[in-house]
Amino acid sequence: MERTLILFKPDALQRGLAGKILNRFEEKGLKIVGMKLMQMSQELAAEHYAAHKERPFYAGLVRFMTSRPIVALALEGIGAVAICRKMMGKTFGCDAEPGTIRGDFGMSRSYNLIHGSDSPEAAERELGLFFPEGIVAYDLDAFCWTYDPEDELKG
Ligand code: 3AN
Repeated sequence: MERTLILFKPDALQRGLAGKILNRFEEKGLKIVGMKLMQMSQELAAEHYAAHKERPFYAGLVRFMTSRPIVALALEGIGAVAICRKMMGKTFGCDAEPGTIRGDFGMSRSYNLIHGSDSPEAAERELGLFFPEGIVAYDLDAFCWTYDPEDELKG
């Protein structure tokens, strides 16, 4: 099992798309193990986007991400990081394929609705930033039909 951090960015909430986007992940079979509505602080944005600090878009990105509330989501599943990235689509809606979240809901070159960790290592770091209290561990009964219990859920 793998975990990933997803953020619904301010534009997703302001456009009333949080429910629709969450629904895609639930329907796919991912397990919600953390979910919170929050206002991203300057400090958290700086830590989260530390790798982009020198990029020309950094200041605008931090301004955007701290402008309105976001939803932070921790999702679990086998290969969750790569599956969520595939579901998100290319970075901007204007380039993203139809059928992906960004491809179906976005047009912008700045606002792109959603963030998803880009590797298991990034996911671990980012989950620690957004869920310092830890995730919620529980049994999701649907997993017994999402995966083969005799094979994929063993061990
Ligand atoms: P992704 O979100 O697809 O992983 P990255 O890792 O290339 O995209 O970039 C991280 C974030 O930085 C993106 N989600 C996007 O919001 C922002 N970003 C990247 N490139 C640009 C750009 N050229 N102009 C504005 N924002 C950008």
